Amino acid sequence: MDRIVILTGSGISAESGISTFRDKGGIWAQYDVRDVATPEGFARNPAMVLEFYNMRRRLHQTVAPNAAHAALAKLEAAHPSEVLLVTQNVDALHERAGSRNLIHMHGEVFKAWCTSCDVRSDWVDDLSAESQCPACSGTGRMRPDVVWFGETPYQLDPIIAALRAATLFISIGTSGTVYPASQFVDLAGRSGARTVELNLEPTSGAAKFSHTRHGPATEIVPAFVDEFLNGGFPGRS
Ligand code: BV8
Repeated sequence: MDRIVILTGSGISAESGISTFRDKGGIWAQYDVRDVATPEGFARNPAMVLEFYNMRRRLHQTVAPNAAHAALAKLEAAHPSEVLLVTQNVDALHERAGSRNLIHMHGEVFKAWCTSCDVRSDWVDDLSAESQCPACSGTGRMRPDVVWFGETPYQLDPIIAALRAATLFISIGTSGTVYPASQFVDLAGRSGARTVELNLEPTSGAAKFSHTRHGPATEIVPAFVDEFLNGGFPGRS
């Protein structure tokens, strides 16, 4: 049986109506990443950063998982102990599609982190300077529980252990720009895994992968999962 690690990025959520970051007109074309996705930006202007994530949290409540999210949940349901899904996305579309063995390495927009008591709480409403921590009742110390540039991604130890043991690594809807996620394909490949890029178009790192399929995620991800489940994908399964 294969041991599968899947990495997703914003491209898997694009057809659900959530902008990607670096495509034309993407999020980083509208906002300066240094202002809204760094601890320094938050320290400079917390209200602006809180509003940036409030706007995204409100949008994320209006969208739904797509066929690509559903296909990954189907793959995990067929092989529950062999699939780890690592997402760079802060939306909740994977869990809403049914994925369970899931790590949000860049955090979750539907969680708030109290920097006073360090407790993280589910959060669906807007965050403001007046927001009160459910755990310690403190105010003025809540931030979105997302990993900003310069901060350490979550759960890297279990992710790296899974990559070292992987026989199949699948990268979906990510440009492979952001470190350390961009190195996962190298680590999996060095561990002997087959490596697959499923993306709208070839990324700059496409040559690192042993297999590449290009097209919209809602088409190529269900097709790949069905091929894999029917034993049609080459190599160990
Ligand atoms: C760290 C926050 C130390 C939440 C995000 C200089 C060189 C190299 C690296 C660095 C450097 N200087 C600093 C760094 C490190 C830095 C980094 O990588 N910078 C880069 C950008 C220069 N990284 C960090 O700071 C990280 N921390 O390194 O700590 C450390 C490391 C290891 C161990 C201990 C300590 C922290 C990075 C986290 C930053 N936070 N998000 C939020 O606001 O969302 S990153 C942000 O980018 C999102 O999480 C996003 O998911 C992620 C990756 O972007 P993508 O998802 O790939 O999106 P993108 O638009 O780029 O691509 C979309 C893709 O989808 C495209 O390929 C497109 O073709 C495709 N697509 C589009 N539509 C479809 C589609 N595919 C299929 N179907 C479609 N329909």
